Amino acid sequence: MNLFRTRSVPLAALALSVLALDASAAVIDFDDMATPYYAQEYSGFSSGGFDFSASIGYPGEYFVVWGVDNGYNADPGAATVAADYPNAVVTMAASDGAAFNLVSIDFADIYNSGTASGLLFTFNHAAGGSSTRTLFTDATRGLQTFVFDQVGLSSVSWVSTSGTVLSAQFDNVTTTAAVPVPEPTSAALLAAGLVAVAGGARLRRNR
Ligand SMILES: [Ca+2]
Ligand SMILES: [Ca+2]
Repeated sequence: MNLFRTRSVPLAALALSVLALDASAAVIDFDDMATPYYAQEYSGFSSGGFDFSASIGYPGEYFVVWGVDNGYNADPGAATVAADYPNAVVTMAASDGAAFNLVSIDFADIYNSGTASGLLFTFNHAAGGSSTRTLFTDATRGLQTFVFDQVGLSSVSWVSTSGTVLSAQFDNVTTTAAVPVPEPTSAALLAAGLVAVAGGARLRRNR
């Protein structure tokens, strides 16, 4: 019994430490890409430990960063990033390939004119499989926060749902590090630990 108890406590502590892994959010604001020019274009870029790419099936510069004084910029004096071609699929993934949780992203229409447009999101899960969701920018100028609360992603993509409406500008991409999925071995150890804890409690109760 003592053996059970001395072994079960460290395992339970391990379980708690895994669940309590850093949940502090990181925000990518793209403000280091702010430019005094009318606009700058990019084929792809990295920011805040994430790679951003865009594709319509052939190479090109699909990202635009409006200048700080450009009236299209939904983050005046700083920067957002936009996919500047209809049907350009934007994809973001951690540069080191690690799984991440997507908390939220701010969006505005491409010209920050207060035009409502649809965006189709595809969430690719690190454990396999994917899910989709369609959201709409509102008809008000300025950034709008979309909360996703998607956990354990390997990547997320989005594309305008209208071929005639250019894609949206985005900002303040908020993520947290994904809690690692336990390996089968450690999951089994964890289960054994929890059984031992439960067993210990039962034995103490029955004493
Ligand atoms: Ca910004
Ligand atoms: Ca808006």
